Amino acid sequence: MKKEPKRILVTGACGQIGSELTIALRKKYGTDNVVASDLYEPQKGSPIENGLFEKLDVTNFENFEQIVKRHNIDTIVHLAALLSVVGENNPTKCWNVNIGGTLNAFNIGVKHNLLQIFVPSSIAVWGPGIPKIAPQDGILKPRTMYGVTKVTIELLGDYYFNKFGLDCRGIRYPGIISSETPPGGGTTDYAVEIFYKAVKGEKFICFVNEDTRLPMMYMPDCIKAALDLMDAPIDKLTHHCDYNVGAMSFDVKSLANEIRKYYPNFEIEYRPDHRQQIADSWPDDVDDSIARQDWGWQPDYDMPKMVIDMIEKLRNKLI
Ligand code: NAD
Ligand code: AKB
Repeated sequence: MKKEPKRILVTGACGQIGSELTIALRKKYGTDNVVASDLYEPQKGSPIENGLFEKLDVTNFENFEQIVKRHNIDTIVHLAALLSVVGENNPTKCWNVNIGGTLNAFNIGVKHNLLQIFVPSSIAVWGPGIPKIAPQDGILKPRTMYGVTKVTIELLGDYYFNKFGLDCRGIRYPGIISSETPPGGGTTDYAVEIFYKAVKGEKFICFVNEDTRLPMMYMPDCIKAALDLMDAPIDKLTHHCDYNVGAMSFDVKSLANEIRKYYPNFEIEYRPDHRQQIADSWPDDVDDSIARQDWGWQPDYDMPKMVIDMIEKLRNKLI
């Protein structure tokens, strides 16, 4: 019988997802049972500071292992990664961090008999020619190095489960929209940046065209998906690191129109750049019926509800 994860190490904890997932994990499992880690110290005033923190480069196996041993860790939430746009600027580094870091997490998991490793995947696993609604199982031919690393990590998840019995789990997250920490250099960043501009009363120059439609998810659902999948009984799971999860899907024009309900004078200009090609290679939406069936996935936020909450949060933060 699998016991509840009790001692969790979060890598990449200062990033967009880590800065909020770490707090949710501390709330659920107790502050002293969740160790945050990142390449850099948390920013002054960040809630991450209110708990254990270790500086960790996930490509350094010895340091990674020492931290796991020192804190008696039994679960790793592995978020350290380079995202699509940053990854295209330095593909070799993207491979080394994403694959090197994940291999280290998995090998530590096997060596120290850890209970579970949670490692997110992404809609970046798909490439040109994918059906508009991406199926759970199908062809994966990404064009970015980030996507190549995510496909590889999904395959490694299957391999480590089948060969070593390592319980590794993950979600193909859509673009995540949140107000706490800005995104770290991805193609879907426009869907966050647009809110900062609208709330500050500034014009937004959008780097993809108005018809660009991608799957997106609001942070509370991103956290809920992680916690729910981590909790799911393993005998119910038919997949490991590659669950499709959907929440909302919209084009930029529709998002801008929704924001105009609160900021009627909001201005947007479209100047597509190299990121357009990446966005065009990803699906409009995903079929997440297997996640719904296996572990009861159900999002709480659609686009209009997310817009209301984002605006309220950013007004409180920026004005
Ligand atoms: P982010 O870029 O905001 O944060 C990543 C963090 O990893 C940063 O704090 C960075 O300092 C850290 N990091 C980078 N290299 C490191 C290294 N060598 N050692 C330790 N830490 C290192 O990313 P995020 O958006 O929080 O993404 C977290 C995970 O979720 C990633 O695996 C990402 O691929 C996945 N994901 C994110 C999104 C999204 O829209 N945010 C969507 C799909 C999947
Ligand atoms: C990116 O755009 O690179 C990320 C992702 C969807 O994985 N936000």
